[in-house]
Amino acid sequence: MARNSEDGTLEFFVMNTPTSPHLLDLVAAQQCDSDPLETSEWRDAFLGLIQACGPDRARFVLDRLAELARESRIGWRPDLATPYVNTISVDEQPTFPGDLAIEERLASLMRWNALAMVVRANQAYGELGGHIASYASAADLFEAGFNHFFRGNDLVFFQPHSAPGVYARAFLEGRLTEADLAHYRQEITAPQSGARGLSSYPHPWLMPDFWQFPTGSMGIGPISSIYHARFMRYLSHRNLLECEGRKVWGVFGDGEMDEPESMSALTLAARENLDNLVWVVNCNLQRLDGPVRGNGRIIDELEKLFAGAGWNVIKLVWGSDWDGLFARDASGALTRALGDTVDGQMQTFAAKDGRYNREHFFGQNPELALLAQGMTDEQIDRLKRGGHDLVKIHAAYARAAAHRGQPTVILAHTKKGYGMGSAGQGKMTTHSQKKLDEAQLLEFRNRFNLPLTDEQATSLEFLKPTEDSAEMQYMRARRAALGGPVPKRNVECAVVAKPELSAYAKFAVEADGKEMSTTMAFVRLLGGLLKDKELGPRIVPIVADEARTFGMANLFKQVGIYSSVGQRYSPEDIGSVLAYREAHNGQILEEGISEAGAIASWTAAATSYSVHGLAMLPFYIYYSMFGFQRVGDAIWAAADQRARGFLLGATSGRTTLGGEGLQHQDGTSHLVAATIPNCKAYDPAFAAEMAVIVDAGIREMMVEQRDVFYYVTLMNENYAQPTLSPGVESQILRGCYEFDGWERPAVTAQSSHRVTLMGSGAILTEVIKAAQTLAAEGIHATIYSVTSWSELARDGAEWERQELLGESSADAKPFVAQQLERSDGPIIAATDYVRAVPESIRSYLPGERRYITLGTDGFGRSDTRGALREFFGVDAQSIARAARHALGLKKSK
Ligand SMILES: Cc1ncc(C[n+]2csc(CCOP(=O)(O)OP(=O)(O)O)c2C)c(N)n1
Repeated sequence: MARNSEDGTLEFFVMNTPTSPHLLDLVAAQQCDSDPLETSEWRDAFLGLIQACGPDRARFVLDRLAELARESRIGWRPDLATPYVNTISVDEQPTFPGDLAIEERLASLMRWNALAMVVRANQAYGELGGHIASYASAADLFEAGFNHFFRGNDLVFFQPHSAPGVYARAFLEGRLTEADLAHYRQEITAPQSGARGLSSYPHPWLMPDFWQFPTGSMGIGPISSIYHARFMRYLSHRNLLECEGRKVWGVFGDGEMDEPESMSALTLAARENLDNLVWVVNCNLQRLDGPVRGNGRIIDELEKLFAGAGWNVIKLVWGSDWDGLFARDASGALTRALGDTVDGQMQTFAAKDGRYNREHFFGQNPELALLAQGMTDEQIDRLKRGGHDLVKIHAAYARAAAHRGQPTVILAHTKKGYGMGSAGQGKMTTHSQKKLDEAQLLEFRNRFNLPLTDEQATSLEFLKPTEDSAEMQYMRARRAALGGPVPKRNVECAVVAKPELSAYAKFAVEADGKEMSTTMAFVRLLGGLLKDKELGPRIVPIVADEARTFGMANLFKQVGIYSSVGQRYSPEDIGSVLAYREAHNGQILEEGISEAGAIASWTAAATSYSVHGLAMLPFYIYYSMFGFQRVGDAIWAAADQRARGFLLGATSGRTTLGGEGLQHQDGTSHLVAATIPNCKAYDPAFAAEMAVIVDAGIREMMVEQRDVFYYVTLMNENYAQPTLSPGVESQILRGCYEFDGWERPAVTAQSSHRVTLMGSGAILTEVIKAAQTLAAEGIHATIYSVTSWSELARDGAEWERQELLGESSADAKPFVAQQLERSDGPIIAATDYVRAVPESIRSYLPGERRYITLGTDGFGRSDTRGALREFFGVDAQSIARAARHALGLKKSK
C-alpha cells in the first residue's frame, strides 16, 4: 500500500510490515469476510446491546462470549492493541479545573527559559552540550503535573534530558536565580560568580537539596521508580510508615523503554497492584539517532507490552482540536489512516508544515480531504498531539491518579523538538540541537507569543513575570495547594541508635579459634542485629534468590519474607524449623533472580532516610560476581542518590568459590568498588574484622548520618577465626593492621632476612601459611591483614594531593606507610582479586622496599581451592617463593 511519488520516493507508508501481525490479521479478516451481511447483523446487535443496556452489560456479554470462544478452541485470542486514538473519549473528559490560558503562558515561559539556558551555555562554551528537543516534547506533560498532580511528598522521576525545563520552573518559583540558570552545566566555575552550577541531568549528589532521583542513565529511572513504589507498600505493610495517598510519577522516553531495566519489572508492578505508580511515556517517536520504531508504531507496541504485563494503559494520542475531526469521521477513514501511518512517516509529518500535511496526509483519499476542508494550512500545522494538550493531559493524569488496583502507564504522543520549527521539530538531528540562529529564535518567540522584543529574544534574555503577575500568583498558588516544590530532596531524619557490638557480635570478636566462614558469621550477626529493638525493625535483608546459598534460611522463620498478600499456601516444608514463611509484614525482600531488581530495591531502602525521612538499613547479600560487574551502573546511580546501606559480596574471590568456575568467580569487584567515591569497600579475612566493619558502618550511616555505603566481601571458606586483638579497630577501618595472632613454627634454620607479607580476605590464610613456611626457614615475616585496599589507596591519594599542594607537614605519611614502619624487608601482597587491587597502594609504600603483588588476573576455572590458588599463584607456596625471590634467596631444601 506504499505508493511512489512522481520522483520515485516513497511518499506514504502503511502498517503492512511483519511487525504488525494484528493489523495483518485485521486486514486479512476484513478481506475474508465470507458473509458481510451476517457480520453486520452481529455488529448491529452488539451496538444495540450497548445502547439499550449500557457498557457494563456489554462487557458481561463479551466476557461470556470470550469464554465460549476459548472453550470451543476456535483459536481466538484477544488483541491487546486498541485503535490509534485516545483511550479517554471526549464525553468522559473531566472539566479542566485550571486557568488554561495562564497555564499555557506558563508552559511557554518554561519552554523559552529552558531553551535560552542551553543555547546560552553553548554560545559561551561550545563544548558544554545540553538538550532542547526532549524538554520541548515533554514541557506540557511536566506542566500538567506541576500544576495539578505532583504533590510535594510524591516521588517524581524526570526524563533526564529535560532537566533544563525543571530548572526553568525552579527559576520562576524563585528556587534558582538568573545567575544559576546562566551557569547551566558549569558546576565548577559557577561559584566564582556567586551562582550555583546546575548539573546536566538529575544528580542528587551534585544538587542534594534539589534532585531526588538520578535518571541520566536510561533504564535506571524506570526500574527504580517501580521498586520505590513497592518499597512504600513494604513500609506501610510493616507498619513503619503510612504511605497511603502518595504517588510515584515517572516521565520517561519512548526510546528509553528499549532498555531491559525499563521493562524487566513491569510484571512485578502489576503483580503487586502498585496503583501508587504512574508512568508517563513521552512518545515523541524519536530517540537519539532517529525514529524509535520507524517501520512500526511505538505506542501500539508499548500498549500491548504494558497491557500484557497487567498495567492500566491510557493512550493520549490526539489533542482537542482533533475531536471535531473524529466526530465528523463517519466512515472511520481518519482512524484508519492514522492507524496505518508508521512512526517514521509520522515524524516526517511532524517536521513538515501544514501544507505538506494537507497534501500528504489528508490528501490520501477524498474522505480525508473532505475532513480537512475549511481548515487553513496554519490550522493543520497546529493540530496538536495529545501530549501537547493540557486539557487532554489533565484528563489522562486524573484517570491515572484515580485508578485502583493496577499501575498506570500513559502513552503520550508528542513531537520531539515541539515548537522549534525549522530548527528542530521532528528533525532527525533534533536531539543534539543546541544552537538556534536569530531567525529561529524569533520564530520560536512568535510561535509561543513570548513577550520579548527582537533584541531580547536574540540576546536570549531569561523571562520572569513580575511577582504580582497573574502567572506568578497562579503558579505559586498551585504549588502551595499541592504541598510545596517538586523536585525537592529532604535530608532530615531521626537518628537510629546502634546496639553495642558486644550485644550482637560477641561470637565474632571473641571467636577464639572457632571455625566458620565469614558468610556464616555475617548471617549470625545479622540475626542478632534483627533482634535489637530499635535498629532491628529498620533492617531490610535483601536477596536475589540466594538466601539458602548463604545459609540465611533461618531468617525465613525469624523475620519472614515480605509478601503483600501474606502466605496463601502451606509450604512444603511446613513442619521444619526453617519453614519457608511469607508474611504480609515479612522483613526479607526476596527479589527472585533479578540482580537489577534487587539493587533497585536496595536503593529504595538505602535512600528511605531522605525520600521518606525514615532511615532504613538494607543489607543486600549476593554472589559478588553478580554485583558491580552485573549491575555496576545501578550501583553508581545509588551512589549518586546518596544511598546508605550494606552490599555484601558473598562467595567472593576468584579461588575461594572453587568449583563454580569462570562466570561465578569474582576477582574484580573491589577494583570497581574503589572507583565509587562514597563506597567504602572491605575485604575482611576474619569474622571479627567483618563485625568491626559492619558496626562502624552502622554508626556512620545511621548515627552520624553520612552519605556513604559499605561494600563488604564475604567468603564461604571455613577456617579458624581468631579473637580480635585489642586496639586494632580503628586500623581495621583505615585499611590494615599487623596481624600477630599466628602460630610460629619451630625454626629449622637461621637467617637475618626479614620480609613483610600483606594479604586480604581468604588469601590471608595463605599468607599465614607462607609466613610459617618462611619462619621455619629462619626468615622473619611480619603479617598485615589488609581489610581495605581502597581505603589505604584513598588515604594515600589524599596525602599525595596535600603534598603536591604544599599543604602537608614534613613528617606526614600515608597511613599504610606508617603501619609498615613496624616491619622490614620486601613487601609481598596477595589477594583473591586481580593484581590491580593491591597495586593501587604501591605509591604510598616506603619507596626503598621492593613490592611484589600476587593476584588472580585472568578467567576463573572450576577446580578445588588448592588447585586454583596454585594455578593463579596466590597459594602459600607462591607467596613464599615471591618472598624468597625478593630477598634474593633460592629455596633452601
Ligand atoms: C544507558 C544509556 N545509554 C545511552 C544514553 C544516551 N542517550 C541519551 S538520550 C538518548 C535517547 C533518548 O531517547 P528517548 O528516551 O526517546 O527520549 P527523548 O529525548 O527522545 O524524549 C540516548 C541514547 C544514556 N543516557 N543512557
